[in-house]
Amino acid sequence: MSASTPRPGSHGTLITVAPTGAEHAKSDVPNLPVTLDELVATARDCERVGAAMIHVHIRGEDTKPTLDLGRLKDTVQALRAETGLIVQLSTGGAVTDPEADRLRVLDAMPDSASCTMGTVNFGDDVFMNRWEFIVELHKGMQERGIVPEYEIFDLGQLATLHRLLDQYGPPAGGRVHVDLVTGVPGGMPGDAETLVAALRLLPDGASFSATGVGRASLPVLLAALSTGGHLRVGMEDTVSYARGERVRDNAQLVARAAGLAKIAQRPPLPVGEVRELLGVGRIG
Ligand code: KMH
Ligand code: ZN
Repeated sequence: MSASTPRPGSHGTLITVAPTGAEHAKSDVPNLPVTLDELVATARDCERVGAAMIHVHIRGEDTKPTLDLGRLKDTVQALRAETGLIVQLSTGGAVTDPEADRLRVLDAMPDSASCTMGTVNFGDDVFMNRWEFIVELHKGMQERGIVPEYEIFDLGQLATLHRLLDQYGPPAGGRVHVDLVTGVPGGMPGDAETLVAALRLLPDGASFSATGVGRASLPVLLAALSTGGHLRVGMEDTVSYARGERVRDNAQLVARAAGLAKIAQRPPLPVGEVRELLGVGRIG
């Protein structure tokens, strides 16, 4: 794709909210949505201010991350019943989750699921994604008609994405969508130069969103808007709104992203257009 070719969907902006994640403890971040009621309320608020997709990690009764299949199914059902958002489940889970549990997430039959393209140091931990596991996830989603979002934490993972598509064919829905996750300690830095370097390595015709973790949040958001990219924001990635100011709630982050997208003349895309962009709900 040449620099002048518009990126898919770039007349507007897909805003994904990642409200919870697996890393923050409820005791440290009391406004983190961890119960199903809190998650649904958050989802509704975020949809109202411009989100079209929700990237979901769930918590158990003890507020700790879980991949319990029954809870995941209930969550997908509740979000579908109460919102129009595209429901994306995380198959990344927490760094401690075994591969079998992460694969089983697909049996909850979300619209979309994340699929990370390689192993990366993750702070003091390791987020493990072996090649064989990536292939199993990709094929599992093809079989079930679940649209993947390929999570990229470092530039080399884009080479793995090319290898995956070359060897195992296009994803369910036929569109390739990538989320560039920047600013994880151990992954690619969250700055405009790195984002632009990643764009050169995207598969032809792919759409991308970008996420900046922590203080990378705003620079990466602005760089993504100016390069035809889409946005992921939420308390999974940042709990600080500005220097010395904690995030009030996820909707505050979505509203800021929507406002900046409007200023960039790329207003939030409605869910119907995002379904088309990602190939969600298409046969084959
Ligand atoms: N929680 C991280 C270890 C994903 O959702 O697919 C992995 C993660 C990526 O958040
Ligand atoms: Zn996640």
